[in-house]
Amino acid sequence: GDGDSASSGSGNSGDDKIVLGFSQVGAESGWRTANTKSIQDSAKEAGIELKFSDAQQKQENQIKAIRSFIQQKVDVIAFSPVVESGWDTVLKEAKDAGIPVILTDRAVDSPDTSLYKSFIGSDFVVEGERAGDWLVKEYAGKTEPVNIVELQGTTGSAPANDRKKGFADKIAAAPNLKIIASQTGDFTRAKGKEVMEAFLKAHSDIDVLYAHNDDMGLGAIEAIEGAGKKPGVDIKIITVDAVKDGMQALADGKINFIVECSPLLGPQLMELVKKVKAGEAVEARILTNETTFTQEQAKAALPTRQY
Ligand code: GZL
Repeated sequence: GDGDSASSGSGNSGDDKIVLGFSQVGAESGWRTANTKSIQDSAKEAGIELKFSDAQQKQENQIKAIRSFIQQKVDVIAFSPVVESGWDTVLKEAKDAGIPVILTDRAVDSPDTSLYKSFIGSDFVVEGERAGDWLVKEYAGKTEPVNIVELQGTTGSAPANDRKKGFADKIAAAPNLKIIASQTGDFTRAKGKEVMEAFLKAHSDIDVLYAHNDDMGLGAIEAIEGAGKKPGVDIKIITVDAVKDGMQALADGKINFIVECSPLLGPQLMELVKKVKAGEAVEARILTNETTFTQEQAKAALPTRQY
C-alpha cells in the first residue's frame, strides 16, 4: 500500500509482492506436514509472501486466522477447512473486504460458491471407492462373512465423510463384506491405536481394517501387534494417503493396499494465487492426480518417494 492506512490497496508490503494468508488445519499427520512443506516451499519459489497459521485442528482458530488476514489486508486467503460446515459468515467477511479466497485440500458445504474462487484437492469419494473396489476384488468368489472395522478421519471433515461414503458404496456389491464397527481416530496415530485397541477388545473376529489415513493405520498396527496378531496377515489393512511411513509398512507387508492422496498442492496453489491476484478467471475445481499402491508397487516407489 502507499502507507496511507485508509488506502484500499491490498497487500501491506512496500513492493508489489503478493501477500498470501494461509490457514492450515494443524500438524496431525505425515500428510499434513508434507502438505505444509509443499505450501511453504512453493510460496518461497514463487516469490509470494506467506503468512501461515496452524489451527491445531480447531475451527475457531482457523476463523480467527482468516479474520486476522482480513485485518492485515492480505491479497489472497487460502485455507484447508478442518470441517465442512460453519464457514459462511467469515467467508462473507472476506468477500466484503474484497479479498479472494481459495480452498485447498478439503471442501466446505456452503451452497454459496461465490465465497471462494477455486477448490484444489482430491476427490475423497473416489479414494473411498478405490479402497472398497480393491477389497471386493480381494474377496471375489468368497461367500463367508468378512468383518471390517473402520477408523474414520476427523468427524465432520470432507475426507472422513467422503471416504466413508465411497467405500460403503463399493462394498455394497458384496453382501458378505460387513462393517462391524466404525469410529473416528481423528487422523492421528495415537487415536488410531487407542480406537483399534477398543475394537480388538470388543471383537475377536476382525478380518479387515479400513483406515481413512496412513497415520491411524500405523497406530492400529501397534495395537494389532500388541494383541499378538499379524497386521497384513491376520487382519488385512487398507489405508489412504501413501506417505513414506505408510508406504514402508506396505512394502513390509503390514498394510495390504494404499490409496494415494497427494499433499503436494503447493505449486498449483501458487499459480492459482497469481492468477486470482491478477484478476484472471480460474477453474472452480482443480483435481489432484493420484493413484493406488500394492505391496509390490510400494517397494518399487519407495526409493524415489518425495514425502
Ligand atoms: C486429505 C487430508 C487428510 C489426510 C490426513 O486431503 O485432508 O487430512 O488424508 C490429514 O492424513 O490429516
